[in-house]
Amino acid sequence: MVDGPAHVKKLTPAQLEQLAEEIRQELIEGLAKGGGHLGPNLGVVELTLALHSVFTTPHDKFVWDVSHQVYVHKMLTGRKNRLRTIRQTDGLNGFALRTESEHDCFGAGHAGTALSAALGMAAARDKKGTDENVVCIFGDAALTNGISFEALNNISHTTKKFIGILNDNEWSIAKNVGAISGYLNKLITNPSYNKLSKDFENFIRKLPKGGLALKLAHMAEEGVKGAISEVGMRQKSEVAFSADGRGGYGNPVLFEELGIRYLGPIDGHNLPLLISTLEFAKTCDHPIVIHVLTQKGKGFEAALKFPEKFHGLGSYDAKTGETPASKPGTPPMYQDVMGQTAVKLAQKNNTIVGITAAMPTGTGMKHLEKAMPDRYIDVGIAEEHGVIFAAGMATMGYHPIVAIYSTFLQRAYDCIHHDVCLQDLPVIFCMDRAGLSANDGPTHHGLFDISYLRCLPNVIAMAPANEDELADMMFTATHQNHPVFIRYPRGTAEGVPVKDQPQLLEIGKAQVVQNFSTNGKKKVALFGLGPMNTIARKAAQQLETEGYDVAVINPRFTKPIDAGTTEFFGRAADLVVTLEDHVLMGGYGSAVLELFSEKNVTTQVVRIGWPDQFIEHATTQDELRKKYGLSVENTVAKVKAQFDEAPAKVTRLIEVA
Ligand SMILES: Cc1ncc(C[n+]2csc(CCOP(=O)(O)OP(=O)(O)O)c2C)c(N)n1
Repeated sequence: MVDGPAHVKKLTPAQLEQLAEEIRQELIEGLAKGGGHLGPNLGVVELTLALHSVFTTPHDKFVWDVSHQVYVHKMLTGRKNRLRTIRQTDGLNGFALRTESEHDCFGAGHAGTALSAALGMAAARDKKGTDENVVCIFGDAALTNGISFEALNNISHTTKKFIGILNDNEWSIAKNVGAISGYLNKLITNPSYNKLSKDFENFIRKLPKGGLALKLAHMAEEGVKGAISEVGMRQKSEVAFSADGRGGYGNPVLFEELGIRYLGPIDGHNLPLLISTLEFAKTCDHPIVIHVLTQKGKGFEAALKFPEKFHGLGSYDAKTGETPASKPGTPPMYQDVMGQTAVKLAQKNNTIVGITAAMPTGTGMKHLEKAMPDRYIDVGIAEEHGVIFAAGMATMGYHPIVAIYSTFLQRAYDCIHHDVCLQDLPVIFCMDRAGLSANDGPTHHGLFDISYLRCLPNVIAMAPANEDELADMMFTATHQNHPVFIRYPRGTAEGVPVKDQPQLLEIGKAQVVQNFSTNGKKKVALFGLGPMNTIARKAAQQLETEGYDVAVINPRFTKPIDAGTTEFFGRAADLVVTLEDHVLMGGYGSAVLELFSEKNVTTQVVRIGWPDQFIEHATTQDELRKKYGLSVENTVAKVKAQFDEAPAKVTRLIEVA
């Protein structure tokens, strides 16, 4: 296999085809143990090879949307020997990462950012007067995202040199949704348009290499474009091609209307064609989008059959694609409890609807989609729209449940503030992946939501300690006339039975899991929020054996916090410990400190949570928790250290993990 992009350029067409096969094989075998984004990467093997044949990174810039499809790019830029470490501790990151390689010019993990970033680079290049090519590779689902359109709106009057590659495989994680995906499908299936594309393809393929050839190609492109306009005009009265993105008829190609030349659709697995088309694009003095058709999972039968499953997965059998069955007795996933509870609640309350932003399986909303399709809405990768859309529904008497991962909800912050909270609308937010998304890494860790929500008026924010409490919290949320946010972690829940009928919780009331036994020993109050309650309970057991009198509180609410219970234990204890799966800055522990400051409670507080830095990726959550001290051992050690080291009378010590 090749060891760098320069090597790719030296390969003959036959060798490139062979390399494509070798790369596919290595992807299928190499990811089988640790998992990863197999399907998207199998789909871009030829495209990535063509890009590295025509352009030269790091001088030229490849900006990948989401960047979950950069594995092949990583393999071609000196990282092939580390492919099998991807998403594992100390291994390659699963996304483009500037600190990992000079060939990764822009990091990502959230969708819809590539066009803006690439346009920024192109504008900077134009200002500097340098000659880098900027190539932006974005998926069809990226076009369901508002930012992509904000960038498209800016391209033609910002730069003359911009190459966009629309990697269209018709899939988001699930099947792509909305009018844009329908529109792209019309572009693909329109026979007249396809013929013009073929004409251009045939022409460009027949050309010998060289400057004259490219000149001719440009002339041919002009000809094709003229014909496209005619097609548009001719089709004025035809329904089949009427939705042109302008709500009317006319030139049917949306990109052209935005001042960007559109070329395609072309076969994204045809290497020679991709290479000559990119060679051509390189010489264009106008922005251009090349519409490339690829197959997610190409070359692996199981991945072709189940594109959603193979978008991103854990270990699988490299021959059959089979994934290991979960062990009997494994607790359910939080996401499934959320989805099943949404169904239960919607069956009894017809004001409830479920909204997902392109994540029906990841959030568990697929349960509602299946059971009550008319009460389920997928808005596409459009978190901002999804939140404001929910706000609109709430003004009409609905109780929308918006299920969005904590990290992706960050994008909709202004919508939460301006549209939901300011108007005090009863939208219910189910924030999955609140905490670590270990193997995804910093783009996906949901560690900031308590801070960013706690400062907003009207917010009710909760964190369940187990799956049964999640159901109770969702049920409770449907009885509120305010915005409600529920954060819970990725993965399997605690294994607590979920009641048939969820129960109403008192807003702002914590649960005392165990009180002091008042046995004359040093009193430690452990406030373990959400999944950290389990750690608090285990730490309590150990501390008791070491001679402490320990109370354990399940705070349940991060806003409003239970002032009475918190103050009571604050005064009763010799030491308070807060534990949260969240950054310390502005989190739950901060809320406790604020309360103690107001109430003049001077008991020492040790806060355990994530430090003020972005946390790297790792194979498991436990590894990172251990490393950063969100563990039973560290909790016990911190408590003991406080008593060993504390002076006779301490006012308050803010201690971080
Ligand atoms: C803001 C945001 N919302 C949701 C996601 C989850 N997500 C990751 S990839 C993906 C689908 C991307 O589809 P597309 O851009 O068409 O690329 P493909 O995987 O099909 O190649 C989604 C929804 C995300 N990364 N960012």
